[in-house]
Amino acid sequence: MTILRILTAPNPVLRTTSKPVKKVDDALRAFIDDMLETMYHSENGIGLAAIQVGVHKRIIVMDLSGEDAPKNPKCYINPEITWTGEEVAIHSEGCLSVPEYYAEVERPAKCRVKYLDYRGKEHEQEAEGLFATCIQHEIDHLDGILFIDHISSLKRGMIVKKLNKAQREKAQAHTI
Ligand code: GNR
Ligand code: NI
Repeated sequence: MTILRILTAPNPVLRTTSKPVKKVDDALRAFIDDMLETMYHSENGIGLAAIQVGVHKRIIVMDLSGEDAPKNPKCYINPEITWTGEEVAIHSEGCLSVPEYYAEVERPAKCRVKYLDYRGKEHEQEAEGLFATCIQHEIDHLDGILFIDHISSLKRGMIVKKLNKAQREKAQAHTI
């Protein structure tokens, strides 16, 4: 098992589109286990998309059980939203690839998602509450979209500016 490195904005890899998984086999499951280990290792992480560790595959892992509850690891392979409700919900969102920033994001309150599980079996499930928010946030990653793309351009501009500055300082530190 390996803890993988999480890419952070403005890394351009996070803006690319991930490709569907063709075969759910042991090698893929080993990678999914690494994604789960990486998510559990990160502070308060409740979800992770493969592209956040630099892998262009349509895979998401998630665990929405709270801190004191037993672990409930889930994985969603080739997830697709098949329906969204009319009603919207606003949740405060954060992202392991946009560290230290949080913003209120409006999304459909309910959706249905079709996906393959860890064994390659197809399911379709209705989502609401935190699950609906999180699955939409993760599927966005697979299409190169970050939660900051859903907020006002004024607020996004401020966050992007700070992320760029942090990136420049990091690059500078490596040259000393
Ligand atoms: O850990 C995470 N918390 C979170 C909170 C509200 C809405 C979405 C999320 S997902 C995020 C982990 C992450 O960046 N997944 O891509
Ligand atoms: Ni995220």
